[in-house]
Amino acid sequence: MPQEHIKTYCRFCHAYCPMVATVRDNTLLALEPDPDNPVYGGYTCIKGRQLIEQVDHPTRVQQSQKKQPDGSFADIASADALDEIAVKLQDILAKYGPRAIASYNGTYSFQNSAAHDVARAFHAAIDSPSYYTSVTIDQPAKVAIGPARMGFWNGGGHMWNDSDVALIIGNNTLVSHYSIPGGVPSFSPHNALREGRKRGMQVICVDPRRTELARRADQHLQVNPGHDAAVLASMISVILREELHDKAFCAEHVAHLDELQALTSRFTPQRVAEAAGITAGQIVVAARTFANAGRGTAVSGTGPEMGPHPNLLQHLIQSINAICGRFCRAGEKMPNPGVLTPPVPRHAQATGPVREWLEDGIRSRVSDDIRETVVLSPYGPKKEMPTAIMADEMLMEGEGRIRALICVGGNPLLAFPDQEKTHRALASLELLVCVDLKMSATAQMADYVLAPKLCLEREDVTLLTDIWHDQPYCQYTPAVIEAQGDKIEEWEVFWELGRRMGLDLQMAGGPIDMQHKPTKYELLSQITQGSRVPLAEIRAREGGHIYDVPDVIVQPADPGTAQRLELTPEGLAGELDAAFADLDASVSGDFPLRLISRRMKNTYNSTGPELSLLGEKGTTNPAFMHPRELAERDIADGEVIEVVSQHGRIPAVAAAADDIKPGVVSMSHCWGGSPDPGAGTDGRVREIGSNTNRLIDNLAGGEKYSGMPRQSCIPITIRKLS
Ligand SMILES: Nc1nc2c(c(=O)[nH]1)N[C@H]1C(S)=C(S)[C@@H](COP(=O)(O)OP(=O)(O)OC[C@H]3O[C@@H](n4cnc5c(=O)[nH]c(N)nc54)[C@H](O)[C@@H]3O)O[C@H]1N2
Ligand SMILES: Nc1nc2c(c(=O)[nH]1)N[C@H]1C(S)=C(S)[C@@H](COP(=O)(O)OP(=O)(O)OC[C@H]3O[C@@H](n4cnc5c(=O)[nH]c(N)nc54)[C@H](O)[C@@H]3O)O[C@H]1N2
Ligand code: SF4
Ligand SMILES: [Mo]
Repeated sequence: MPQEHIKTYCRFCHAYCPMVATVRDNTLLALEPDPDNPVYGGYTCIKGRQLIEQVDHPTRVQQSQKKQPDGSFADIASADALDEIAVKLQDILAKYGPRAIASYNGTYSFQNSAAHDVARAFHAAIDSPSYYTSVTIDQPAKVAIGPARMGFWNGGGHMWNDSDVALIIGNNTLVSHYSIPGGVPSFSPHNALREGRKRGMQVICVDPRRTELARRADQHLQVNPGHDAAVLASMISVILREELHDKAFCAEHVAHLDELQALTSRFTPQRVAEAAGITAGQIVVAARTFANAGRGTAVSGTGPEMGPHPNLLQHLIQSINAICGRFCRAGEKMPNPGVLTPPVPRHAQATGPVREWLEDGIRSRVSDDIRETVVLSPYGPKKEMPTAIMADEMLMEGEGRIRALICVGGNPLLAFPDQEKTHRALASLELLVCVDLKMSATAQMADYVLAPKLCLEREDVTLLTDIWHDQPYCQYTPAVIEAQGDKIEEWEVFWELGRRMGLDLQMAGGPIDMQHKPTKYELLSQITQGSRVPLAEIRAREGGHIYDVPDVIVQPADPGTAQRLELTPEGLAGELDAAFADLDASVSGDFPLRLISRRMKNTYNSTGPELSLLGEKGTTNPAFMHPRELAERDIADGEVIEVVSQHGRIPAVAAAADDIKPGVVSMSHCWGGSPDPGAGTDGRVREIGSNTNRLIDNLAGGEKYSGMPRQSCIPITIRKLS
């Protein structure tokens, strides 16, 4: 058989870098960047180049597994496993009702372009609201709470490629390959940054760490963590006091500007600067730079979202954009209205707050204040339950208690806040099913582990990133190799269970054929029904492409429906009081340091350390801190120490890093193993790292609506062990 070169794209992360696979006899010989791609220009990273190793990796679950009475695992045919799981689900449904059946759709469920729609259809068919994803422990204020509280602009925001400024708060795309439009694009981020800088774009970065991005920024506000809301309030007060805001836009499109000014005026740069560990001048210069630029937005990443006051902070980020009018106006061409998304008219007008998205959702059983979250998507609002309190929903007695969990491409035992509680919760389940490429810490607790296809073994389309691009870009990939043995896709798990349970699954695009299993392409066609470019055309084209779609020009406001963006939603005054009080909060005492989150370059949450090249380059998740903190405590670089919070303690390998603000410890999540003392994971900290979620109380600081716990900016102390 001759060699074949097949264009595909990497799904190790959501940047979807185009690649060319060299295949012979169904064997993947090479995987290289696609140099011809118009958006990425041959960009890939080391993680993606490791995909090839994943195919036959010794840790790969090659055959589905069933837990035996003695706790060991044995091979089981996927079809048999699904038969048994379906029977158990029927029993649980009959005994406890639909809410008892939950699914958690983790990061790798997002990479399968059909997974979520079919999972949601399964939940709808059994009437179970217990649909969870990683989004609600990621950035729920940004994608759900913020837009519901303030409302949103129907004409879209400014993109990176036509902006003069970007204010980037706790988001490090150069490592994470993640940002929302307006931030450094996830696609070939180094190039995008270089081009932006060449255009004269001003980049302002707010981060306690001198990150890869901060080093290349024009201004770096190296803040103490936890004071972002105060810094933003202060910038807003400067802009309003100096009247640098967009007065014409505000007069027409925002509500309660004067009230916002009154509420933020006490956050003077002088008052905020000291607590935030920066100078008043830095706040003033950043505020002026941002407001005086014509175009460009403020964006945030996980850093501040995981710290204190995320709802407030997100509201202030949206507010600074709103008062500076950073939106596309009537007559402007939308840079990318989407390729796969159906055409919708765009108007230069606001939709006001949508209180019912906040108020009407199903209550969690933990607290009336924490409830179903409505996540905004190009396909309309979508409901999900908040993952932050999922462990409690498994442990709390009473009606609605979760008894069965289907976990798809996620690793709750390492990722959820409060690791010990999560461990108890997973152990309490009557049924735990994982769909995972390896025997992850969570999979080891499962009753069944279903063996999935690897991304290169399946077709997909770039649905997730469709409107994140700044041009109408899209790629369809065929499966480049056929999966060996008995492997199943994430969406097939829900379809197969649905069929066995006699369910009729419905998606937005209509009913799913439950008699004959649809092909992936048929499913994707249904999901993308009405797209601007027909899926068939996208599939027929090799590689990624910028499509020549008709321009979408933002239309003038419809005076009958235009509403205003709400600058002072209910609860704002109290939230600002709390952020103001924090300025005086002491960081000394028993827990004088602040632990913050970060991403590691060579791994993706808990995926990757097992791969040889990444493992070689990776250093697990050291506790990075300024050399001064080590010297003061007589701790050597590389020494194993103990990290202690009010909630728990973990071992960690200390690492000197002068890019970290003194007083701060920066450590990545999703490392280590089971907290069960019998597992002996603590003794292997140098090899497998340790889990910061053991330091976190999932109910402490639980944010209104989403329950988002504090997963960063955790008060800690560190101790020498010897
Ligand atoms: N290589 C790699 N890429 C990844 C991942 C990975 O594990 N590895 N994970 C993926 C996932 S799940 C996500 S959600 C995205 C996240 O993408 P990002 O949000 O860009 O994640 P980070 O790179 O951790 O950047 C967060 C930044 O916030 C800073 N920070 C922490 N606390 C604070 C604070 O209180 N205030 C401010 N201003 N900054 C703070 C940190 O120092 C860090 O630089 O990345 C994705 N991409
Ligand atoms: N303290 C603290 N906690 C955090 C965070 C933090 O910053 N600080 N970040 C939070 C964020 S943003 C997120 S998104 C979550 C992440 O939460 P999760 O999504 O639960 O965690 P991951 O480690 O990404 O889990 C991915 C799993 O998918 C498996 N996998 C890999 N490839 C495939 C595949 O192709 N198919 C399938 N089916 N499985 C595959 C991996 O083996 C792994 O077990 O963690 C959150 N937790
Ligand atoms: S940035 Fe790296 S991991 Fe992400 S899609 Fe591109 S090559 Fe894959
Ligand atoms: Mo995430």
